[in-house]
Amino acid sequence: MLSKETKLDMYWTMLLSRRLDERAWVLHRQGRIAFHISGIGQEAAQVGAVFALRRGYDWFLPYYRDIALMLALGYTPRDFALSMMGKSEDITSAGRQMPSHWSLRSANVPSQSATVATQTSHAAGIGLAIKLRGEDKVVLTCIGEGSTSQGEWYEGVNWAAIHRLPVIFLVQNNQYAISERVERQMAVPGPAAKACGLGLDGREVDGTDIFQVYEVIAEVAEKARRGEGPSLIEAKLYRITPHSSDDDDRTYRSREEVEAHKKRDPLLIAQAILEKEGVLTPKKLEELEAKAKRIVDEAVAYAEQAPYPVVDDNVTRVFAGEVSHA
Ligand SMILES: Cc1ncc(C[n+]2csc(CCOP(=O)(O)OP(=O)(O)O)c2C)c(N)n1
Ligand SMILES: [Mg+2]
Repeated sequence: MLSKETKLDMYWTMLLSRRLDERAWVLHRQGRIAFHISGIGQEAAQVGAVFALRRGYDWFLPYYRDIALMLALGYTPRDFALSMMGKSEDITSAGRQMPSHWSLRSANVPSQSATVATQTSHAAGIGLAIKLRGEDKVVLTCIGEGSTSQGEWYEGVNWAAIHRLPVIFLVQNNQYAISERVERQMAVPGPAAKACGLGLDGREVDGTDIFQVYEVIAEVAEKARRGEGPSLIEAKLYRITPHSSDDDDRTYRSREEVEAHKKRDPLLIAQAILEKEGVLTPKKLEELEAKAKRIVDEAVAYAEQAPYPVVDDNVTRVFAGEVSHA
């Protein structure tokens, strides 16, 4: 049973992520950052999953839309702003990698590749290490539904299923892989249906409801800790924004379709639940909005004045040596 404080904390993390993400779009349109890939509409799946796991103990292999997931793990808006602007203090790559290629040592988030689905085999490998060491840790790895067409995804999931590894494969089905609708990406109704052919527990969940996601991830995590193997969870949701700041989604979907999906905005759904339960009041909401704005303003202002990397730092942390960041 989640406490009122925890529920409010879950809502706050989604809200902060949304306001940071929205600011990134503004910064991009103002020419202050070069690129943004958004998680708007996917916050409930990401935050619900993290809160169901043990932070600082379990392992996380996110994908590029997991802004809210990373904030839930302790990555800060300032970290994100530094990365968006390619500044040298960026903790993921010292300003050399594209933004949203996360890593966070303190939260067991290894760095990731831009090649989709590579995190799946990393997750299976970490799962195997956990099993061999006899630990009760769990690995959560996220991916978009389109990327479950990659060969590497099948290999990683198959391996985890054969060896009953403690891995949760969370597929965020936002219905598009850039311009390709889900029906053109797979012959089955959705990624969860692939589970029976691979031999693991597969389930669908409403990915716009943070509390439903929390429940299902908590349940399969306990199974994984007991040695009962991996699970494939398909969170059904919708990508409200274009694929990235370089995409014009008007070329492949109607405005009416996008507007209709905004009625299932995960933030509004959580807000309605929490207002009904008396956890969130209009006054509290106003306070949280003001706090989010303050934090995002501060993060952007800090990152803008921070220095760019210098040429001599080109190979720092590329070859073996001390890794100083937390
Ligand atoms: C192996 C590989 N192929 C293609 C790409 C280019 N690419 C990046 S994101 C993307 C779409 C992925 O769609 P999906 O998995 O549904 O995730 P979403 O972006 O919808 O969250 C593609 C094709 C890539 N990064 N890696
Ligand atoms: Mg997709």
